[in-house]
Amino acid sequence: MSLKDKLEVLKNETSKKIQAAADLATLNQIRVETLGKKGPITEVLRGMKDLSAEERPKVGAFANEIRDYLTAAVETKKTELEQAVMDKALAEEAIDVTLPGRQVPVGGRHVLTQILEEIEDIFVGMGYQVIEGNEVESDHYNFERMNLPKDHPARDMQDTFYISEETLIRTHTSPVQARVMEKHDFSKGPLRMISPGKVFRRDTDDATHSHQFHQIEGLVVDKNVTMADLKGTLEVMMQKMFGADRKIRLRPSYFPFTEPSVEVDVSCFKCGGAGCNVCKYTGWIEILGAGMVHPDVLSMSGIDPEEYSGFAFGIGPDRVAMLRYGVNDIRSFYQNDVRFLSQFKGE
Ligand code: FA5
Repeated sequence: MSLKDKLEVLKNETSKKIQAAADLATLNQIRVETLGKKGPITEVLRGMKDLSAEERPKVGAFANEIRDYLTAAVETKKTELEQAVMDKALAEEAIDVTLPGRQVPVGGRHVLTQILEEIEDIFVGMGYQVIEGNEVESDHYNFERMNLPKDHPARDMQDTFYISEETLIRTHTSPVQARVMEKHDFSKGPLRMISPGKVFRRDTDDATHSHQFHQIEGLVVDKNVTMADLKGTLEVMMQKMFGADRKIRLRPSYFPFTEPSVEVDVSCFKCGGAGCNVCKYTGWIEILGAGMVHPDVLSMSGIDPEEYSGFAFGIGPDRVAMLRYGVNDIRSFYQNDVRFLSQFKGE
């Protein structure tokens, strides 16, 4: 077979292979095998030295023609295969822009945080400072400065977790009273503060008790502060929390750090006082403890009880949230069940 015929056969066979190539890798292999340095065309061109001077340019031109032809055929097929790959990807990865977007879950503040902030706002609006107390507290501030010496029987109502003999996690927010009173400079004005935070007791958990809960302490000390100021302040707060028609009622009570001491009830926001399941058919809901700051508590903080007087109160905001939202188990606030918490997302 002449060289020319060999080249003709090579052209036909390679063209068929190129057409049949199913993917880019196969096509590249065909290109390397046919048109590469070790391929048959290069070999033919190398063998040209044996040809006559007359034949040599003709065969050379033909070989180049075939090489150009096959190179172009490879390029065309390559474009075709690349397009197929692209079409397949486009078909598979098609995005339907009319589908509804995927919702990103947005969190919210915990319902108890919302209640705390709401109460803070009410008191900040009346000129109170918001003070952060210590969760780990000394026996001295938690009990002794609150008029509960070591052997006082009322300590039993607030047993807690002790870190050492003298250090504990606080049982109420009242120690903040002592910490603030001993630092206050009355030449700069009266003392008006609230202090929200976590407190801890060795209470057995049930529907209305948790071993960890919140309190908001309130304290006002100035000259001539009276029970009327306490009542007026708490009434404003309750009306803002539970509605403008609310009334409050003070009942005598006992706390070692206030004298006199009161339990404060608010008229039922559900039935308005007629009696219902929220107020246990009494028309009133017990909401907080309060009283006039005991003279001994003032003196222990370096304040002269002959000159100054004050009132204090302690609210349990967890129970406020229960009442407001009809939650019948306090433990729900602490179990971190998103189905429960997401009901109170706020704005
Ligand atoms: C006190 O802790 C006083 N320090 C409050 C006080 C402050 C009185 C200033 C006078 C002046 P008491 O133990 O009653 O008081 O608790 C106050 C509130 O905390 C209760 O009314 C209740 O709402 C809440 N509370 C008490 N124990 C628990 C508990 N285990 N779980 C949830 N809330 C509780």
